This record gives sequence, C-alpha cells and structure tokens, in this order.
Amino acid sequence: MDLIKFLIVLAISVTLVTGEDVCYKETCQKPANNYRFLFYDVNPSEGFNLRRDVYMRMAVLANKLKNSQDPNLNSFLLVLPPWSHLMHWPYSEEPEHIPWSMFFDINSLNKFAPVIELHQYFALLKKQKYTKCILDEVYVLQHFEDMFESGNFEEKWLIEKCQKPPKMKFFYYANITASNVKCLSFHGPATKLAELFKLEKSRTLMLERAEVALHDTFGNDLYWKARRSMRFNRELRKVANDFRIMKLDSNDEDDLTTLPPDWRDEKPKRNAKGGPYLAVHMRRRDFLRGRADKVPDLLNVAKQISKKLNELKLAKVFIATDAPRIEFEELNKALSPKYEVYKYQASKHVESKYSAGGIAIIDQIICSYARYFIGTSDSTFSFRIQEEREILGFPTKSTFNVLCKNNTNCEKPSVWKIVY
Ligand SMILES: Nc1nc2c(ncn2[C@@H]2O[C@H](COP(=O)(O)OP(=O)(O)OP(=O)(O)O)[C@@H](O)[C@H]2O)c(=O)[nH]1
Ligand SMILES: *[C@@H]1O[C@H](CO)[C@@H](O)[C@H](O)[C@H]1NC(C)=O
Ligand SMILES: *[C@@H]1O[C@H](CO)[C@@H](O)[C@H](O)[C@H]1NC(C)=O
Repeated sequence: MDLIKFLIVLAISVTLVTGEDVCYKETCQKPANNYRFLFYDVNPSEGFNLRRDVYMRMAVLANKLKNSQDPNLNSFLLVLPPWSHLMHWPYSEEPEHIPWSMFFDINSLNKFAPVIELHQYFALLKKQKYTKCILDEVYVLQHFEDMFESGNFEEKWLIEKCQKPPKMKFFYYANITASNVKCLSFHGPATKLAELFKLEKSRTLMLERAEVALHDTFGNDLYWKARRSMRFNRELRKVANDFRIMKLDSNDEDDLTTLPPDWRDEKPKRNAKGGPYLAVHMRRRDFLRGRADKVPDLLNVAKQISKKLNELKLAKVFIATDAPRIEFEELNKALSPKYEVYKYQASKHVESKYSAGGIAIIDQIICSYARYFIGTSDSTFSFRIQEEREILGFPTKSTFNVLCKNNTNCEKPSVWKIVY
C-alpha cells in the first residue's frame, strides 16, 4: 500500500473507532502493517530554524531508505517530532505539541520523504488498543570524545558509554518509554545511519540529538529537493500574500514569483523581480549579546535602510524582527517620513491559532518576496529566507546581503546557490 493510501485508510479507521475506549493492550511492540518507524528529536536548546535544517538531514536519510532495495530498510516512515517548548517562543507551562501541519504542507513533504505525524502514529496505536508506546530502540547520538583533540574526522560510528545519562522522557509525553537505550558515538552524514538500521530489526527506532548527524551533501540537488518540499502551510501563505497585496503592492504575477503547485515541477529561474519593497530581517534580543560585533545599533540600521531605499528608488520597507515593540518604534522614528515602514501585525485569529512560530513564518514569507533582502549575519532565520528566495528564482545579488556592523566592519555573507 502506498503511503498516501495508508494514511487515508488510517484516518478512516480512526474515525470508526472513536468512542470505543476499552484498552487491553499495554505496549506498542507490534505497530501496524509492515512499516518501521523512525522517530527523532533535537537538542532542546536548538531554535525553530535550525530544527528545519535537521529535518532536511533526516528527510534525505528517509528518502534514501525508501529508495533502497533492502526490504528491511525501505519500510521506514519518518515520524515528525511535534514542536514544544521552543527556544525564543513564549514559555507555556504545558508542552504545546504543535503538529507539523500547523506550519508546513505535509503532502508536499511526503513527495520527498515518507513522513507521518506523531498524532497519526498515536491514532494507529489506539486503533489497535495500545495505551502506551514503548520504543524498541533509542540511540542517543553523541560526538566522539577525542574527535576534536585528535583531529580525526573520519566517518564512523560506535556504541559507547553514554557521555551524559540519557533522559527517558520523549517528546514531553509520559506514555512514550523505551525498552532499550544506547549511546551512539557518531561522525558522518545522517545517511550513514542506514548501516546501523540494516543490522537490526526493531520496528520502532528513535534517534535523540539527531543534529549530531550531518548533511549527506550540503547544497546538492537532493539537499534542495528536501528544502523545496518544505512548503509552508496554505493558510500561512495566504495571510502573507494578503499582506503583500494590501500593504506592499506585491503579487506573484507582477513580481514574477509564481511557482507551480507541485514543487517537483519547479524549474531553474533567475528572473524573479519581487514586490516594490525592501525587506530587512533585523535579529536582535540574544544577538545583541551573543553577536555584539555583528549587530549594528538602530540608528545605524536606519542609515543602511535609507541608503538602500534611495539606491533602489523604493519608498517601502518591510521590517521583520524579534525586537521588542519599543526598538521597532525607535527605528521607525529614525527613518525619514518620506519612507513607508511596515511590520506585520498578527490578527487575533492568527495569533491564537499559530502563535509565535506561525507569525515568524509569515514574516519570513513576506521577506522572501521583496525586491531586495537584507538579513542579519549568522542568523538561521535569515538563512531560511535566503533559501526561499533561491527557490523563487531571484538574482543572488538581491538576496545575499546582511546588515553591517559599521562602515569598516561589513562582511558579505556566503552565497549558497540553488541546484536542481
Ligand atoms: N516574528 C519574528 N520572529 C523572529 C524574527 N527573528 C527571530 N524571531 C524569533 O526568534 C527565534 C530565533 O530564531 P531562530 O532562527 O528560529 O533560532 P535559531 O535557530 O537559534 O537561529 P538564530 O536566528 O540563528 O538564533 C525564531 O524562531 C522566532 O521565533 C522575526 O524577524 N520575526
Ligand atoms: C499519549 O498521551 C497523549 C496525551 O495525553 C495522547 O494524546 C496520546 O494519544 C497517548 N498515546 C497513546 C498511544 O495512547
Ligand atoms: C566597527 O566594529 C568593529 C567590531 O565591533 C569594532 O572593532 C570597530 O571599532 C568599529 N569601527 C568603528 C569605526 O566604529
């Protein structure tokens, strides 16, 4: 059965069993069908945009497993870790467990890697009357202890003593436990993990600290396929597009930014024009401390914006920022009234449904469609916007720019061009 059909059948059968609440099985030793399930999670201190990068490494792994001839390997589904307690998002007492569908188009992800949401997996277990989930194998990834001293960076993996006692709580759920936890010292691309998966038969397998595994090949066509499959959820795109139309005179037809409905039909292009506005991603908060040598003060940002607006003969600037309102006002005041300064203000509906994560994505989308983009040096938030602009087909000159600390300290960011 192909995955889409499987998920449809799953949705139907779950509907059929609702209301029926007798639980007589305890564990999830024998999950449905012949699928194997690959769970993963990332170091809690990593932000949303780095997690998106870790997903790409896992997605390339899942894609290669799916295309393998080995029946023990090609039956894997990748389970998407719900978003909870993210760094930089307002803290809530309860873990939020936000599913990926809130931010991304799952159908689109599935055209690259076979993925399933954790709640869908739960539904599957419930249908079989399981009341908790005991993972067969958990591997906590860790770096080889001597790697940096010895300078030996060869690709290898080895089950070793845990460098830290492993935590036994997964995805902040009390009903997921593990029968077997091992620590896996690892150096290499995520796809190297297939060597380990080949040797074992466990049906449910979890990778903790998945960010230890690296990209298979950074920046190749497969990398970009994984990236292109990460289309945002339809409603978020609509909110951003409405803002472009209403405030920024920007729409896909005029901006030459129309993409085919299916990312697999995208073709190389460099003729995107973008809406008649400059977009600036101004990362502040912890960057003021951590990256003090790179982040300019607000008056300086205003100067750089004015200069660029004059050069481009544009009147509108869109600001995406994590700064407190008062800093945005200060920037706004420092800019001449002949410019129109815009910031996205979420409606009550968007705020309560999508929270900080969704609002950040809307900011990213609006930045992606600008005539010219200036980001913040070293920010993964800015990197993701640059990638989006590569997909939309902008000339690289309009994309790979960052705010300068000052006139004498002004670096050019690395240019990572799209490859098909
Ligand atoms: N709405 C909005 N939120 C932002 C903006 N910049 C940063 N943020 C918030 O701050 C968080 C930190 O940025 P991330 O890029 O996700 O975190 P990170 O992976 O640690 O990356 P860095 O930017 O490199 O710190 C984001 O997830 C957003 O919640 C912005 O321009 N608009
Ligand atoms: C585990 O607990 C969560 C939250 O309480 C629930 O939604 C989920 O269905 C449970 N999973 C199983 C397999 O019972
Ligand atoms: C520019 O910034 C760098 C790094 O923060 C600093 O060392 C230097 O003194 C600054 N130069 C001027 C002219 O402000």
